[in-house]
Amino acid sequence: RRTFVTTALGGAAALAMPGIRRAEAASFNYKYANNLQLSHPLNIRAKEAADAIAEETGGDMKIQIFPSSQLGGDTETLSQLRAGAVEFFTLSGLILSTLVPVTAINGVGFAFPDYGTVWKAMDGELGAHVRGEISKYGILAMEKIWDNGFRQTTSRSKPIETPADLEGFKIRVPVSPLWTSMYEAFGAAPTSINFSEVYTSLQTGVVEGQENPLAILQTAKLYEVQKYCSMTNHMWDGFWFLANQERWEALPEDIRNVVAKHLNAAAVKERADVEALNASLAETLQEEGMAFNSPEAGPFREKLRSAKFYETWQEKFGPTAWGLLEQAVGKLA
Ligand code: X2X
Repeated sequence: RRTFVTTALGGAAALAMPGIRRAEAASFNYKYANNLQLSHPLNIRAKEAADAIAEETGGDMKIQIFPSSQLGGDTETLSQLRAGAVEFFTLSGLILSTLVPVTAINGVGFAFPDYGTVWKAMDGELGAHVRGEISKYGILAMEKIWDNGFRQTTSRSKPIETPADLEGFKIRVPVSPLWTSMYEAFGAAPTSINFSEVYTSLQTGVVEGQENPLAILQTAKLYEVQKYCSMTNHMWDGFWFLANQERWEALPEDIRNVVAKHLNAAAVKERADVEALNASLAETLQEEGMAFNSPEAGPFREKLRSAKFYETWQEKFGPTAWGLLEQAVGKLA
């Protein structure tokens, strides 16, 4: 029973009002899928939110979490979300761009210098513009984007020190045109692979390297199959917390408010967790045997410029979205 309804009405009043009584008895079991391990802050904070939501709705709203791509890889889970077979899904904006092109915009190489700039843009006009576009596809994005982090480059064979080290480099990238385009601009050999298959691909040598934030190297144990970690900080990536719009609207408004409140609050906590982890994990990963180096960003950025990467994507994203990005981070192209 939803105590926040019954306390206002009292038991007897609720019994006398069949409409409200019916709403009170309704309960919802929704699925939430994601691609990360249970130990990642995203899953820890999502679980806390799900518990708080169940409690505040008196058990009427249950969210069951399916971590580690249990329901399928990202591209497949996106289809399930659209069909309503999965109600909630956290997905990188870059991968969501296979459906909603503008959502890749935060991944433009070397666009964000630091977290302050990221949150100002993503909680501000750029994020609002992106969420508006997502809503045209039958999907609702919660207001607060969750942090994946600044991405670093790993390899089993060599450290990446200059753009020349990326030439011909067999690197796994998530399924997303922006990622492929960026590594093609570097002259690398990118292969699109869903995260669910990354560990095995690295282990068997299908690819030589990959790129991900430190929190993922640690929680997905990628240090077991990679030797070098180059702190390239080449893009900032985040997870939109998505809901199937129809399934979302099937929830009574008071439940929707409780869900949104707890999920957005959890996102803010998760951001702090990931930022702290990404600052401290280099040491842990070195103890696991990884060798770190910190290349200068300048030459990588220059390489993207001379390959016309920025001009190409400015044109693809269009003046509104690109203008909002540059308003947040300064001139790129
Ligand atoms: O697939 C990845 O590399 C990951 C986990 O970082 C994303 O979801 C984009």
